[in-house]
Amino acid sequence: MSSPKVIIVMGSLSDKDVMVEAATVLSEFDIPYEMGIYSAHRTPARSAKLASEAAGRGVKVLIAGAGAAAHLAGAFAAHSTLPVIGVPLAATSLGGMDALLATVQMPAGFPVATVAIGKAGARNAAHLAAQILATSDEAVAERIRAFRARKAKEVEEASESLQNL
Ligand code: RP5
Repeated sequence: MSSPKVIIVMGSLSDKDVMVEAATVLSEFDIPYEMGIYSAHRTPARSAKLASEAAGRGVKVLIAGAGAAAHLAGAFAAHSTLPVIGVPLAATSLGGMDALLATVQMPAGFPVATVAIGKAGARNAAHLAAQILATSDEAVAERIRAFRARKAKEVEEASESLQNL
């Protein structure tokens, strides 16, 4: 099996149903990834080890999804100079706004590229990771172009279907 280009982490098993969306997109683009549960609060040393060793393993992008007081993406940004994409998750009565603000409000110099709350965000995290990889991988770039061509065709076909009503 190829060594991972992307690592997807989530704070809890309860995040799995959302974060698996990111894995699905990476699979569609044939990008090797690794996925695991790493908590900024419950397993801080384990999280720091994964983040700090990732670049040396050939990983290019980190995706971190967490809910509530979501520090996971920020913790990965603290321990790695790889691009970190944060996915805020709706895990409390605040509906993900808590995680969104915790993920996006990083101090200057330690960015977390923050996507939307939930499944759409998880998918976009993987698309953004693919686009980052595509800057130095023409095969991935071609798959992205093909994906976009399919999406454009779907819109044109949907538009065409309105003509037959
Ligand atoms: C966060 O707290 C996790 O990312 C999860 O979204 C949320 C709730 O975790 P559990 O209590 O379900 O394990 O750290």
